[in-house]
Amino acid sequence: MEWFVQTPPALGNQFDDDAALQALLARLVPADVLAAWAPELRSMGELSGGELYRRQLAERLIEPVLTQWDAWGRRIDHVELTPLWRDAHKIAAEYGLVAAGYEEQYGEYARLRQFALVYLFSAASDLYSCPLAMTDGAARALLASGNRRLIDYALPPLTSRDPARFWTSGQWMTELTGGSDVGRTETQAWRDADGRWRLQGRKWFTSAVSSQIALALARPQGNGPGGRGLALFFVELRDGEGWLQNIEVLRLKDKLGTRKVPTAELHLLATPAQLVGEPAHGVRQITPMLNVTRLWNAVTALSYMRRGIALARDYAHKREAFGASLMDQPLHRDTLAGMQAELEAGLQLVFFTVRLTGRQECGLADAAESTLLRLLLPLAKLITGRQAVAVTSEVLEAFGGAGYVEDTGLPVLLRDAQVLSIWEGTTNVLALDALRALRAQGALDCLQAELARCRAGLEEPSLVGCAQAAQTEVARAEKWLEATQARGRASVEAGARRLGLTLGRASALALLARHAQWALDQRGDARPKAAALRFLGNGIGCIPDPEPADADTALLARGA
Ligand code: MFK
Repeated sequence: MEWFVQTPPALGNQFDDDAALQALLARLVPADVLAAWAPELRSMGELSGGELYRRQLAERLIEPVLTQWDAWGRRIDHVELTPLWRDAHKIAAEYGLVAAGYEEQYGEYARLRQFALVYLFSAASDLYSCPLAMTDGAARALLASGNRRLIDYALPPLTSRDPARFWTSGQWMTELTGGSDVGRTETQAWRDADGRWRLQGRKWFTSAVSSQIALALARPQGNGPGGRGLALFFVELRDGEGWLQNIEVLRLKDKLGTRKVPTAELHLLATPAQLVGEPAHGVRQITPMLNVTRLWNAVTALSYMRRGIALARDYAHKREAFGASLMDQPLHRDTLAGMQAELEAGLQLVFFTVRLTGRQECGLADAAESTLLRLLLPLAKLITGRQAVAVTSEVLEAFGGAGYVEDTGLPVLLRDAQVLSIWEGTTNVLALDALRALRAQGALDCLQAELARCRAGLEEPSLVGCAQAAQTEVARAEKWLEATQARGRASVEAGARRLGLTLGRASALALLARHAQWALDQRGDARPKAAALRFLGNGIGCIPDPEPADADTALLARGA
């Protein structure tokens, strides 16, 4: 007897198969520029859905291994990376996954090219995008510091396309005292007898100890408390012979996901370091790095959603139940469409933010664009982190029991995605950062003006309805903010997550509506319109009306 065997899901070329990405780039990038990029995007799409995907499945159980001592008693703290990670370094350098963002040839479009590649690569790379994000962030923070000596020394390898020269960077902030409240950092910094800075402390969560350099926060002796008392340091991890310089790797973290990322706990033992800028205001100095890594986080969230949906959609054609393929089952189709709409809305918001970043870095952004970027960046990170967790969870469910079984390679999607709403600032920290951005003069006005521009270009009535819904939600959010400010800072902070989600989702909807009108006009393509309407149906506003009074106190009372 022949037993039934299920055909597994497969991935095709992840660029060719992604109509949403192609339409987005066609709208944002001049045709001749896009034509020049097409071969590398297609090649990355092939790698992502082909060789890298096959290797992710085949090497599923291989994890990085820390060896602290050699056979003869020498402390070596060697971290053996996974094979895919070793090869990812070469791929990342050759495709210019960091470099492309710094090459002047494509001016304001450079970041779009880079992040289109990152979107295709990230979920296929076992999160090698983590060290790349920090590398990009370190390059940006060094440039912002104006430290010419360090820029001349480190920028070329950080932005190199030569695998042998390419460096990656770590970002050493988190300590036992806090991953969010970085101002409580305990690591001390002082000058030794030769005038060289040295760092002493324990870094609790340092992703990718495989990097050549790191940017680290530490408190120069005599400085006061908080983020202002910290300074930013440049650390070279290894000496000329490749040994870690006064750094001990205590252990690799036993994490829920991102298990291919060798996240380490480190002891800094008078580790030599160089001061990046002034010996204070370290938090302020590292924020360019945080903002870049948050953008990578948002693009990676899209990448995970896309990967999961691509697998679920392919599987829906292959899996039969109750006499029809899943793709022909109305409820399953509805579930998949809801996920696809989330992805397409996120794509518009994130790549609009990428575009603003490119314009700002080229000096083309006006003051309003810069203010808008400062607000949209935490919003983009915040909503896509939530979306990625929800969508990958739904993806697993779309496979039924198979989605819960490890050797399908599916559960790892959810475990990895869960980190995206945690590292680089949790949802709540990002919501508070959005409040910080809203305190800037006219930030909400800039957002409303952009939404009005989206609305002004629309003709299709259902899209006008989408943009109006987005504007209505932002107007409600503004009213809530004004009313709540009168009740004090604690009340505003309590609602910051709902405010951030509302502003983020409303922005994504308006931007998607604008894109959908373009797709109708230029291509006769009604798909993005369907995505906008479905995203609206998924829900935009998160601010309750009226707000229940004192609900938190009642719900959180001891013994309640
Ligand atoms: C594949 C995906 C890639 C992901 C890579 C993952 C690598 C993971 C490695 C990690 O390191 S994970 C750890 C990540 N940790 C965080 O993201 C920290 C989260 N906490 C925050 O972001 C807090 O908001 C913050 C530490 C910034 C609060 O610290 P403070 O000292 O209370 O900040 P304060 O006083 O509000 O701000 C200090 C200055 O920075 C102010 O400027 P001034 O000094 O001029 O007044 C702020 O305006 C400015 N600032 C803060 N956040 C900013 C910013 N400026 C620009 N952009 C921002 N986002």
